[in-house]
Amino acid sequence: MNVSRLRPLRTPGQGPYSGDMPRKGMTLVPGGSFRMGSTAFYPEEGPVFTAEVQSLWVDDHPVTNAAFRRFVASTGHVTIAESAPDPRDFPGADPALLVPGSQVFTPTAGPVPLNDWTRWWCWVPGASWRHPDGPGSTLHGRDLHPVVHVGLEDALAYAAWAGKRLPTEEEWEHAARGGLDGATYAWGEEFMPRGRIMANTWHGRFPCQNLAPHGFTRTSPVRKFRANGYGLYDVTGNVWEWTAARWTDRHPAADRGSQPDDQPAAGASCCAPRATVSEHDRFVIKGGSHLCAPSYCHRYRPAARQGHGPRDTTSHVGFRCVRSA
Ligand SMILES: [Cu+2]
Repeated sequence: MNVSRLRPLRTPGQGPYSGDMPRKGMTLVPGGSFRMGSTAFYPEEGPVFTAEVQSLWVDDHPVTNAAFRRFVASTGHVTIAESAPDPRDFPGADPALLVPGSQVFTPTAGPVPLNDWTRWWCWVPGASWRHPDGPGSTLHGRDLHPVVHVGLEDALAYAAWAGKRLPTEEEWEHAARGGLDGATYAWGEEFMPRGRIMANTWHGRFPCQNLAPHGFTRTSPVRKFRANGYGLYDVTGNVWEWTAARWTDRHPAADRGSQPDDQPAAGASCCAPRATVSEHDRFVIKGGSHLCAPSYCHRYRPAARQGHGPRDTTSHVGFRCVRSA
């Protein structure tokens, strides 16, 4: 018997793809070290430090409704937003209000105080990934939009089904930078180089005036805007993306003490629903969303980060998966 002709054993749980084998819909991002974070915008992005990541397969774009539908059809997964909230998580709440639902962005009729996110986030019973704007809405025409109203556990379940995982924050930021070490945006230093719109972010006065020069007032189909240097789409804007990282108020770094004292004040965020968990129980989301506006929430950058409750589902948070190379 010719032993050398035996095929190598597979690790249990591993699919047909491993190592450097190309994987459909994923791009191999080369590993290396890069400068992570920024001190030019919000304090939670500092200090800048040198991070190192291994080569990594990264989904070309956020998980779409079509892909998430295949996952649900195959597993019967019921998302967090489709399940009634646990009364233990909401002591004192009226049980009649503990029904399945999710937070849906609702534009205001006019300018409102920007320190009060309840003005533009509405808890909508019946909102879920299948009904992104509420019970009357459907996925019709939105197959290629990123799935939204998914919590961290939904993203983890999808990733396990797909034989993938969620990225660490370092992996996500490295991939989003596309090889432009230290750049402000995923494409360089200018927000709109030669007037070109590079991502689905908010144009106009948030949250009442949505000019949508790109034609999208909410999510947009993936791959509508130019890919970054690694060939990854929608790393900026469209939807925030879950990572596997627990939230920290700053980046851990030995040189923390050398940071200037005059850090910019913590900025208000377009993305704030965080009703259910303490600061420390949040996870890092990255990339900003279609609600990030220059005048208000400048988080459409690889260094930007936000802490988000794992079960706080919204109309502007999705995810993409990775796989170790
Ligand atoms: Cu934002």
